[in-house]
Amino acid sequence: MAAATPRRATKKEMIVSSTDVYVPPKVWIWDKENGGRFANINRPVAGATSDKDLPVGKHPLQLYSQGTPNGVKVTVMLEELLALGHKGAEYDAWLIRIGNGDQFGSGFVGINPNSKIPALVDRSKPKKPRRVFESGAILLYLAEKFKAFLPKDADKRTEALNWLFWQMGSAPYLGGGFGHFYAYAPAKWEYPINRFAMEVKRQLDVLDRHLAGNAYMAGDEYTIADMAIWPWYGALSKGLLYGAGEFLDGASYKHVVRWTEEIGQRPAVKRGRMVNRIQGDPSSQLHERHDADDFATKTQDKMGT
Ligand SMILES: N[C@@H](CCC(=O)N[C@@H](CS)C(=O)NCC(=O)O)C(=O)O
Repeated sequence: MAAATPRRATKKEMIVSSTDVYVPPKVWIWDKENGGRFANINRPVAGATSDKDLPVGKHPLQLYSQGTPNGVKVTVMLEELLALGHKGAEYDAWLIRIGNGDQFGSGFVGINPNSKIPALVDRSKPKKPRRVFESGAILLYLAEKFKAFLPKDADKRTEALNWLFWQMGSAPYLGGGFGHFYAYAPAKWEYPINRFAMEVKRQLDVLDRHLAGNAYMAGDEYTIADMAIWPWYGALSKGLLYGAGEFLDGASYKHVVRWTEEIGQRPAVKRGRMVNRIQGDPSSQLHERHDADDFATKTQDKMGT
């Protein structure tokens, strides 16, 4: 019988053979040293790992957070409220170092059983302090409490909430999907990077098309929807997330870039980005914020390390 003519491997065959093929065991086993950047803090169980109370400052609102995109949403909102003159929005911002596992202390788990920043405690309530967790819930809580940054008009309000919840559902594909496999996984694997790059580019296109005809996410008003989306997708379009600006061609989403730059100019946004920030230029890092003057006097360049 004549030998079969050799043929080139298909794309699918090349991908499968160039990747370690994983055969899942019958029951999943926790591989603590999986090589990923956050392997030391990722766990398959919830709950506290240590007894640790949270500090409490003098203001009505106590924020426990770190200056990641999810954390920045809330510090921007608080600074915007203060800029509008809402004195009741004065806050103490305490640093929760997620890389050190502070989110697993008993005090933090008490205010967020999901062990993720940001978490807020409203101590202005007469009966007992009220906990608020999940960044979208915190933005909505503050918008309703101060009647600000959420339009009164029902159509516009609905549109703001559409985009707020769009962000909450979409960003895990950006952070936990694309960002994880592009920047934090122990190796670069084509399949997951392609899958999530495609989804994230689709999301950027959703935003770009919308912002082509709208000044802000909910139309002509700056709202909590912008505050939720900007720290993730604005940073991505400007190449500030995962070193992926060129890979995703962030600059080509022109309307997203226009909106990103415009929002970035707001003084409250500039301040909000500094709070609980632990990377970048020391003059841009305000690890804890207890007073409006702290921006001028307590940034890391003035504190020493
Ligand atoms: N859906 C949550 C996500 C919060 C979240 O993922 N926070 C990250 C930092 S951006 C965190 O605390 N990670 C620590 C951990 O996973 O242990 C929200 O929007 O508040």
